[in-house]
Parts: sequence; structure tokens; C-alpha cells
Amino acid sequence: MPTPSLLDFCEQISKIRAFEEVVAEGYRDRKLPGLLHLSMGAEATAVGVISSLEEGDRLYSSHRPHGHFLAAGTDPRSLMAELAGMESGLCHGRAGSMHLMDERAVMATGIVGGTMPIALGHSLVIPAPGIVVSIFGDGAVQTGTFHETLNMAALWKAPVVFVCENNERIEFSSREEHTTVKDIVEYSRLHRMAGEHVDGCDVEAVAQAFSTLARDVRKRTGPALLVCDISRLRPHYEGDLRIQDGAADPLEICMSRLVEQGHTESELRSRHGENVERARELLDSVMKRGDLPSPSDDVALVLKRMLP
Ligand SMILES: Cc1ncc(C[n+]2csc(CCOP(=O)(O)OP(=O)(O)O)c2C)c(N)n1
Ligand SMILES: [Mg+2]
Repeated sequence: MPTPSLLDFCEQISKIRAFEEVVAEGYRDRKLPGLLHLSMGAEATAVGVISSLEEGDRLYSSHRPHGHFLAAGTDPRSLMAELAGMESGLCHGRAGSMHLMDERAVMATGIVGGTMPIALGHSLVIPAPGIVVSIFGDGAVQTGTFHETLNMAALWKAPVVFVCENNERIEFSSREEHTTVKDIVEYSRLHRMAGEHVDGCDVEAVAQAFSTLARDVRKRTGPALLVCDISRLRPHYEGDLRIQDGAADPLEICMSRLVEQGHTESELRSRHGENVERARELLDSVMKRGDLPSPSDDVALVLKRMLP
């Protein structure tokens, strides 16, 4: 597949950002229930990785999955309806934000590191040259699941690319409060697998690094680990107030590179504004459809919608 242009990358990042900006508004306005971990700051990693996937490849996600699913082609309307707890949602309103399932992005989970061994199992049956991508946060690296999965994947030369979204944050604490290991790539060296570190806010660098690793993984030479340094531009979960200041913003980085290439800032910002408007229309239309909320919806919101 041809590599998308920087403008295409920027558009994809903008659409994910716009979707989540509206999700944040919807949560604040009590339209969307549940526990939401937004992926703002990680979009370039999702887009860079997923743009390098091929038809038969599959992806396993984490508790911060919206960007992964949207980049993998999940219909934004069915995702929005899912977040609203609607019967018309991607998983009939039963999954909410954290337990999404679809075809290409196979599943997400609220259990940190929980999809890693499942991704490994899937990779053992995926037809060549297909690969499986397992995306997780730096908090998962301190779980037993991470170590067991990397061990078996290396031993079995499984076609998995492990992608760590390293925001140096595990809920409310920093990485150094959890571990003495500074460089996560060191784990790939231990298991004699390929490993790379990349600026996860730079979509072109992510796409380049991922596709280089994936090329060999497709040839069944063994798994690989890509560590992407990303930002967390929202609190750990919506509703919390602690926001990291001064973090790098992949959308801004992408836009300023495009400006250097001759695009105007106003053109890029108005394109983003249109994406926000489209996402708002999506949320409004999902709310207006008047679908029955699913039984697993937030109880207070169910009652609010059902009672006069
Ligand atoms: C096995 C497990 N332990 C603890 C938690 C509680 N928990 C939810 S998110 C989170 C932090 C995860 O950090 P990281 O993997 O770095 O992802 P990030 O939130 O930074 O994207 C924790 C500890 C959990 N969901 N699952
Ligand atoms: Mg983290």
C-alpha cells in the first residue's frame, strides 16, 4: 500500500482528535456515561502504526482504545452510539468505551496488559503474511502478562508487533515510581527480538519505524517491540482534573510541518473545525435516534432517558 501523504495523516489525526473532543463534551454534558480514557496525545502512534497494516492484519487494543479503533476503520457512528450505551452501538451498547470489539481492531480491555496474550494466541493462527499488533501502555510493562507474553512470543517466533504507548504515566504516578528500568526497548534485547524507540508524536517517524519492523515480522523471523513516546493531553480518565502541562501535541506537530511545506495554518485549522462539527452532528444524531439504551448502560442515565 502507498504511504499516505502528511496531509492524509494529519486528516486522520484530526478526525480522531475531533471525535474525542466531542466525546469529552458529551461526557461533561452528561450525554455519555461510563468511564472514559481518551487517547488525545496518542493519535500519531495509532495512525502511524495502523496506516502500515495490510488487509489481513489484526490489532488488539487497551483501555484507551478509541483512536486505535477509528484508525483501524471502525465506523465512528457505531462507536459513538456504543459510547452512548445504545443498542445501535458497535457492541449493542454492552461494551462501552473499554471493551470494544470489531473486525480489524479485534478487541480492547479494561485489564491492563489483558489483550497481550490473546494477541499472541491470534498470531499463531493468522495466515501469512498477516501479523497481529498488540498495543498497550507503559503501565502494562510492569505486569506479569507482559513478561510471559514476550517470552512465549520470542520462543515461538510469533508474528506479533508489540507497540508500547509510553506516556511515562501510570494512572497518577510516573514511570520512575514504578520501575528502575529506564528504557522499555531493553526488554526486546533480553528476548533477542527486534526493538525500536520512536517519537510517538511524529506520525511519519512512527509509520517508518513500524513498517520496517513489520516487514521482518511478516517473514516469520520473530516478534518485535516498538516503543512510542507519546503524550497524555487529557486527565487519566474524564472527570479527573489532573492534566499534564506542556506535553507535545501530535496534531500541532503535524500541522506545523504542513505549514513548513506551504499549507496555511487557517486552512488546516478550518479542516479540523469541520471535523469537530461533523463529530458533533454524529453525537447529536446518535442521541436523537432514541434507541433503547442497553441494559448495561449507566443506571442513572437509563432512568433519565426512560422516565418522562
Ligand atoms: C491488571 C490491572 N491492574 C490495574 C488496573 C487499574 N488501571 C487502570 S488504567 C491503569 C494505568 C495504566 O497505565 P498505562 O498502561 O501506562 O496506560 P495509560 O493509562 O498511561 O494509557 C491502571 C493501573 C487495571 N485496569 N488492570
Ligand atoms: Mg502510561
